[in-house]
Amino acid sequence: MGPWREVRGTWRKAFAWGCLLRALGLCCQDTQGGPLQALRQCDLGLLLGAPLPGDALQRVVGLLQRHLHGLEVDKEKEEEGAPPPKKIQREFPVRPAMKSEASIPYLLCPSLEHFRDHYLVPQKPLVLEGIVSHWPCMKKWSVAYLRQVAGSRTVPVELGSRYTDQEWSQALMTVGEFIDRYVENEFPDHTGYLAQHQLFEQIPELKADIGVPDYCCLGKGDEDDITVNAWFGPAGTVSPLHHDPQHNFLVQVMGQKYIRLYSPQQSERLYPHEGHLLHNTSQVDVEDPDLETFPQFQAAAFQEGLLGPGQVLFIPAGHWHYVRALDTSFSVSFWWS
Ligand SMILES: O=C(O)CCC(=O)C(=O)O
Repeated sequence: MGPWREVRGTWRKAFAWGCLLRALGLCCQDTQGGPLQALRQCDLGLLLGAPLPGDALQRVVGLLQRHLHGLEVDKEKEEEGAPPPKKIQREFPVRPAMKSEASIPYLLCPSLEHFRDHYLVPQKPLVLEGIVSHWPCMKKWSVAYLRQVAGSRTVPVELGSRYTDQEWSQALMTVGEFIDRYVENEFPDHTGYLAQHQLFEQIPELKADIGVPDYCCLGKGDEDDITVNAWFGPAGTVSPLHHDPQHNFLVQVMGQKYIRLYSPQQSERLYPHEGHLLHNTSQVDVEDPDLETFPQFQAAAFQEGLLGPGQVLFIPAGHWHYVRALDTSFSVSFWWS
């Protein structure tokens, strides 16, 4: 049909109905993989279709999940006593050498007024601590937990370590397949990123484990205007240096990330790509810059830091940010205005 946003709503609704009927048909067949295939159909309907009356697709997903979970419990009982699965040894990625004079400041639970006057209004980055420690995800989430609640769900993933690479592509696969191939795989150079705009709408069990940072109330819009993104991937995934039009609270749930920030005043030294698609992305590889081609990059002032579980990075709108995961990592970002 063409690009998703150009497909008329009636067609998307027809597609969602088609997925639902197909899923029901698969459930009626007495084949072994039927429920899993039905779940995939529902996910395709949720991802590509339009909402159906009574949230029909989500409800069928709930029923299928419960059925599949029951099968898994039976399988686990059967497998009790079997040797534990082989653990994959990954090499630790290089830890960056950081300059302490350029570090991003940290504050423990500042008041709303203090944050507004000293960081939001003057557009200064900050790492906030102690503001999300009570969210259930902080205690609950692990690779095993994600596999348990979302393992059979089909989601879009990005393949390749950074979206500016020639070999970068996108694919649909289940969260379980993503974990097997890219998070727990034996070939660390095969990198994938589950960087997803709809994950929390598609999988309400995960949405129930997160909140919205209180400081978002300083924005002009209401809660529905906040875009919540999931960023799950292995050590070594990189988000190349880029900027976004909205403020961001990047909440770190699992693992550590190295962060580099440049203010919008440095833009000329950062060599943004020409052309519409990547105009918000720098051509420079931040940790291995080609200074012959991009000589001004050396003079660009920056701030840097590590972001660990429970910490929240405030990235003001328009600020350039570069992110590299040092471990298997899950972050949740909140874009707000
Ligand atoms: O965590 C990442 O890799 C990138 C996060 C990001 O770019 C964003 O939230 O805008």
